[in-house]
Amino acid sequence: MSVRTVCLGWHWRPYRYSRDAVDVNGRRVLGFPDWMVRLGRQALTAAGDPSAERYTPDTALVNYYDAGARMGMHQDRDEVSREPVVSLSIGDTARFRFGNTENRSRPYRDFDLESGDLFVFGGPLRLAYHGVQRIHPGTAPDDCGLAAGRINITMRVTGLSE
Ligand SMILES: O=C(O)CCC(=O)C(=O)O
Repeated sequence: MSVRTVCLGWHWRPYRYSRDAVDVNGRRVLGFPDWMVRLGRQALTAAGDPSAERYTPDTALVNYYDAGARMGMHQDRDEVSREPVVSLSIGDTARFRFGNTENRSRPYRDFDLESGDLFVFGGPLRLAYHGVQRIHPGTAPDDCGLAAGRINITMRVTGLSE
């Protein structure tokens, strides 16, 4: 089973963003919520980014992973802007691979992203290859709002205007 994705703010499909979900139902995507902007700023503040208060993500990819889902190594490079990506994990723990900016191979680092974890990649690592190797089923905390599986939300700045 592969990852299932919905978008907020802008709709993403490979290589481009649009306001309408042209390859799904043609409808305009839902707006980007203010609480997510605030969360993005908090994440950057915690990561020590001096421009955290100006960070204004305008799109989010919301991915659902079931127990067998994975995501191959890739770069997030369809945004015009190179402002940081903030990733929020909810539910089952994921084995996440964070690599280098040149290719999908070593050097990379594997670590677990647990429910509630925020992960920021910006600066020289903004274009680092990354992916999800596996989901650890049954590890979601009881109070996370998700009975099974994992949701990951990546907030980004598209750098696009209407
Ligand atoms: O699920 C994750 O932790 C990563 C998601 C991701 O790489 C993406 O949406 O581009």
